[in-house]
Amino acid sequence: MVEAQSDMDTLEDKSKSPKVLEEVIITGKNNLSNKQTKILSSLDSYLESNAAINMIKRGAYAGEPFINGMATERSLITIDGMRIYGACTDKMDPITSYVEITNLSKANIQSGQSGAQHGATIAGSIDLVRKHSECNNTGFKGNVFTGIESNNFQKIIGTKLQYSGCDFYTDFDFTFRDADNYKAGGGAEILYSQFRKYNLSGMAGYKLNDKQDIAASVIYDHATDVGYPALPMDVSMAKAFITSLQHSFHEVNRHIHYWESKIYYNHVTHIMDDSKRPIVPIRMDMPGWTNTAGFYSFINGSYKKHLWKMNLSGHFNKSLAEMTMYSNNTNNKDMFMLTWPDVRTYFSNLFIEDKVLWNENWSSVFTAGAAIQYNNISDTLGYETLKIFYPNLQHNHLRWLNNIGAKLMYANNHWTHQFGLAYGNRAPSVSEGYGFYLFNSFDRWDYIGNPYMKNESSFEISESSTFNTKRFSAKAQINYFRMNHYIIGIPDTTLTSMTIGANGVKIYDQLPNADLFNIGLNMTYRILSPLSISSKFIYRLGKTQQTSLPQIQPFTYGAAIKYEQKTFATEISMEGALAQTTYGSEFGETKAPAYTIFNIGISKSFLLNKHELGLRGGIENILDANYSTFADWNRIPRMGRNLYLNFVWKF
Ligand SMILES: [Cu+2]
Repeated sequence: MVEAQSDMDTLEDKSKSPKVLEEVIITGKNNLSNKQTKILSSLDSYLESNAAINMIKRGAYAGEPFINGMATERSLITIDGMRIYGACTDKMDPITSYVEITNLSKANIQSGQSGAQHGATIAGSIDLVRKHSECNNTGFKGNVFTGIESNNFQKIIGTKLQYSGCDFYTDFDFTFRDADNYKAGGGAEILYSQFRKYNLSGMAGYKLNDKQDIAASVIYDHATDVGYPALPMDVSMAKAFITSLQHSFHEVNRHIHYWESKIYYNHVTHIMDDSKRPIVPIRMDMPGWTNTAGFYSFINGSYKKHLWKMNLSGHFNKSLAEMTMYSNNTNNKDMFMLTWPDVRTYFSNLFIEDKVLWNENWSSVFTAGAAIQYNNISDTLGYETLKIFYPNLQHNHLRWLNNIGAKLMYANNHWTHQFGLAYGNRAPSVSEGYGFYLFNSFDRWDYIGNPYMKNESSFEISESSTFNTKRFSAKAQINYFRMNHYIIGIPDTTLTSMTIGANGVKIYDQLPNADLFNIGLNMTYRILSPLSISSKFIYRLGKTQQTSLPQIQPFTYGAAIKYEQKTFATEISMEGALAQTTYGSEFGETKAPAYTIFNIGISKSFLLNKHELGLRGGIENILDANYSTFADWNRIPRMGRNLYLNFVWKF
């Protein structure tokens, strides 16, 4: 996998700011012309190229993005600032599964409390920013693309159409993917790893005047027949409908540079069952639904040495999930229960940021946020069943959440240093607070939510340094999180499990503390103008007082040599990891072994009748290594050797 990683200043800082604030992965600016990458690769592989992110894989589809070694309960993932709740109690549908790489212009990745703009977080945030045209009267443009992969016979086809007039633009994207089971190194077929999906994305904007425009957008993502080889169940259908209306106001006055307001609505449906599995102890259906409606209003501006931002946001969510167990004996009744008892969440948040440019070299950033969250259990049956465990259970729960952070930055011609301290907290997720007998196939325990938990809080320290010369660049990042009231499942021996074969029942509860430490180093050296080499090293460590946390990345390394000219590029890369030395054996985790794999990629573009035709091809896992990593749920082996070909024709 070739990386497309770069640092970029935030929009409003470009002219004035000394250096980097955010981590941004550009996923192919202005459509698919990014020369360096397998253009039709999944969004997962793009995100994974960032040192802060791991994708936990339960199969070939929809990896769960871990930020700084933490699962999605502890982070915030948004699409264009919109909050969306996955509808799967087993985390099969992270938000990243509802967009296509071809829809996006970039992913804004923020570590820790810097990511609290759209809500409460511990680990950080990912905001997936979609691309759209501008009103620049360039007329009609577009492309068609197709791809094929040998290992799982994945077929990809799609198109992008755009029109730009003087005061109107519209964009339309369509992508379809269909894949069979993949084969691990050595050729063994991984059953239930197939998937099929299509994604439609549309946006239309209208310019009201020189400074103001409005834009309407919709995403419809529909996946069917998605297998999860690491889990006992598959997905027959998962779909999301995501829509929004946005107003933008540029150069409001001398001090307010930009003001953006949005209202949005989204609906996610997730149909999970085990109908494709030949042998199961008992047949189960577990559908889930979420509805979310929200808004935000974001302003940024400047005043003397200050660059400031403010975001007021709010949303409403309804999460409902069911489980039906079909009795093997026709005389017995089927068992029905609510695994998410129609939990309603009302959330409102105010976030401010003040960046001060003290002088040419020194700057600082101060952030603060305050939020209120109100939860309500709306389903009577769900409320009554949870009451079995919590006899005094209230229907409602109100929480206050807050965060505060400060960063100090120094930059000169070659060096940038950034040092930060922050504190923040989060509310328990729907599963952690209200889940009912949710089976976790990693540790094989049934989990029950706990509505009485306190907020989980985190204190973080971060340091990053970059060094840049014309030919050489290096970036080192270190951060440390001390989490208090750390939410985790604790076995309750008085309860019996619902799932046949489960080890027992865990109730979500809180440990006094847990610690996470992350370190990453990236280096690039340009030997000749077309030839460069790069390397990366990442290591994480996660512990509670008693045990090591599971799914924490061991020492991982990568290196690549790249040759690029105007229309031609090629890259050979190597990536691997040492064996895990610390792992969460108490969570059923087994030691992930060491591995090394090699990849090669080639891209070339041609002009055909004034239209650009891009060809990309490559081989992943050239040596067909059979391997699995710390990020593979139940150590399901990864894909063996894979040849791919991508074509893009622009018109
Ligand atoms: Cu699911």
